[in-house]
Amino acid sequence: MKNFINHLNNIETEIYELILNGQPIKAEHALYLYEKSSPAVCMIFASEKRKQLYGNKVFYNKNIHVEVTNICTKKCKFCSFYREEGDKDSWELSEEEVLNSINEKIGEGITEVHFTGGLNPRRNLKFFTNLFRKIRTMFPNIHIKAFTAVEIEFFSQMEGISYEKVLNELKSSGMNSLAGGGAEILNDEIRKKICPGKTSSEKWLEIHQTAHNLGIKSNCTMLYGHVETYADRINHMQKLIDLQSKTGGFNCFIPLKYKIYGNNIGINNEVSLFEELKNYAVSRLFIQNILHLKAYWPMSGIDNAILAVNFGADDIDGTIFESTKIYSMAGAVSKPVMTESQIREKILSAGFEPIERDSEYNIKN
Ligand code: V47
Repeated sequence: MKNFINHLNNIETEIYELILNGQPIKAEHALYLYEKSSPAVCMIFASEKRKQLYGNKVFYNKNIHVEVTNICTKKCKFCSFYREEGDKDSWELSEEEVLNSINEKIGEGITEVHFTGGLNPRRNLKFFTNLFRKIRTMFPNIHIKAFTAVEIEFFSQMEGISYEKVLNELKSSGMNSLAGGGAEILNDEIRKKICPGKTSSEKWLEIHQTAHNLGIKSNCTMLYGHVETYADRINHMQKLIDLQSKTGGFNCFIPLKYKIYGNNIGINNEVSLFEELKNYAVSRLFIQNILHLKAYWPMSGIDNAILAVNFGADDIDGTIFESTKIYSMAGAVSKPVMTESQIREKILSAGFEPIERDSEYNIKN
């Protein structure tokens, strides 16, 4: 380690001192790490920070996703998941099908159901509030993590009611938290290029702020590796840091690497594994008020997610049980399923301690 320190240049020494003093790095440091530093330096810096926070612990949970429908009116250019009404491979689950899919896995000890899907007028607010009430009765202890700001805006427009009212109705029907999607890059010029017509940056932040003020926690994401610059990523993270300092409502930050297959954004290459790992390191060092950093294994693959722990991630998401198609349709892990013992084994074999958590990062016994 002494040798390592002797080889740091001035800016790297500044960064290292901030880390040792428990301080976040500045925007210019983040830019330096993205542009100039080696993955090895990023790994040592981010590992140091992760160890300060969590020692050897790596978190996971037991969860399933329910993708109620892939019919979506938004047609984001980066999305490989959406289909139009009438397409052969479109779907729309009924209430009964959703309840059955939870029932099938409840015996495995799942603690969370993560709902995603598309903007489909037949899967409206009423459908979900009825569904969530039934889930609450049948599976009282399950955590319902559902929707992104994009669906909240959609329900609000369809019903002609405020975001606050939508969120209150969902909360009183049993929803516990919001997922982190739809953030993409919080910059409207970029949104015009990759997802024109989607919830604006300001609205995305406003909806999360409203949720946090109502006691609904959420996650937050960043879709990177398409048309954005490093500065855009840093500005995106700064917006999340600023909101978190007002509300404290974000549970975790999830960088999502853009996957190229099956969409029409017109980019032929994904960013490299080095870039992906450096991005985790910068996220860990720059964002210090969002406590958890998730390497979402169905997106990156389990081995890369575990590798990302060396670059600052402390969470790899959960068992999934093959219940999500968003990433397989974009060219990632084709059948995402890990048993609990496989997850634990992977974490142990990389020298870390597997810790089962609930959706709010309380440790399970
Ligand atoms: O908003 C869509 C991303 C998100 C592609 O909260 C893509 O725990 C890469 O938000 N390449 C939805 N990314 C999924 C999401 C999520 C995932 C895991 C955990 C949590 C959580 C939330 O997926 C979208 C978009 O940013 N996405 N298409 C693609 N081709």
